[in-house]
Amino acid sequence: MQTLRTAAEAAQAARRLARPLALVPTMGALHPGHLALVASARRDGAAVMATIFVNPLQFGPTDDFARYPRAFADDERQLAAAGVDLLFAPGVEEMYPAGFDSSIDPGAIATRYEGAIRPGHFRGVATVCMKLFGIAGADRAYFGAKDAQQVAVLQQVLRDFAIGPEIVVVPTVREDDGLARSSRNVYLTPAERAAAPGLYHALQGMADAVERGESNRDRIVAAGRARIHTPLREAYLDVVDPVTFELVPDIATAGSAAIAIGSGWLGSTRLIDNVPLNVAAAVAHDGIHESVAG
Ligand code: PAJ
Repeated sequence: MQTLRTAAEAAQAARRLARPLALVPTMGALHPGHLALVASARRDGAAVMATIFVNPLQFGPTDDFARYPRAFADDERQLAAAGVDLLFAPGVEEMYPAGFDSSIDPGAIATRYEGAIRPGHFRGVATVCMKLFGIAGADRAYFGAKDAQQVAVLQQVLRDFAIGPEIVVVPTVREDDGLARSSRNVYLTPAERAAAPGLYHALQGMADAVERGESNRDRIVAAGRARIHTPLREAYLDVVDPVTFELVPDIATAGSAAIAIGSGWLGSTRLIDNVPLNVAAAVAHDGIHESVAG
């Protein structure tokens, strides 16, 4: 594996790699969730270019940019062992040199949920990803389902500008107790870590309600909320369209897809997660109600 620090060298090396070329953007502090993206790209027969860059543009003034975990030597070893062909790991001055002045505003989708709690976050994500897409010239880019709104935001931008790469979404990798793997899990105290799977349990409660035939958003959210207990505090739970991230009031009448999204605080750490909802179950149940009534 070659590690390069400048955009010019990385762009040149990327163009010499075999096709299809897969891009795996990360902020480092790698865990099995990140490595699942690499494994998925390799299974798809792609050469892999990974990036490690803790992007200051996507952190707000009260966010954890300064204390975000950094473990470069370990990350580099893990990526090499996972079969990555090229690692691009620029410094801030390489990505944002003097005079860098453009940004990508993804519009309304970037103002909801994560975007509401972290104003400017998705503008920062979209801006850095557009630059990485430009440098890599990859055919595909691999992203985790765990950050579902990030995926939706990037799809929006790529669709609006009619450009590639194709986005491939990889399922969320979890700990044995259900907690979604995250670089931020290292912030949790032992007591917080013990309570952390509560967020996933709440989302599963929402998915279970749908399996039982519930289609109403308020009642689905209530089923999730019933599983949130101290020290876990809800930041949000909702039922949304995975493409627009608009609230879905009733999934039986909402069209094709809906997901349960959630975020919760443990001390000063905020976790996010999501699970797909079985819209067909709600629709089938809705049909039963109607035929009984009719
Ligand atoms: P980071 O949080 O390092 O995540 C990098 C990629 O790994 C993202 O696509 C994320 O969704 C994925 N990922 C994280 N945890 C995962 C898990 N448990 N299962 C599956 N995939 C997981 O997301 C970012 O960095 C940044 O916003 C970035 C896209 C690199 C732009 O700076």
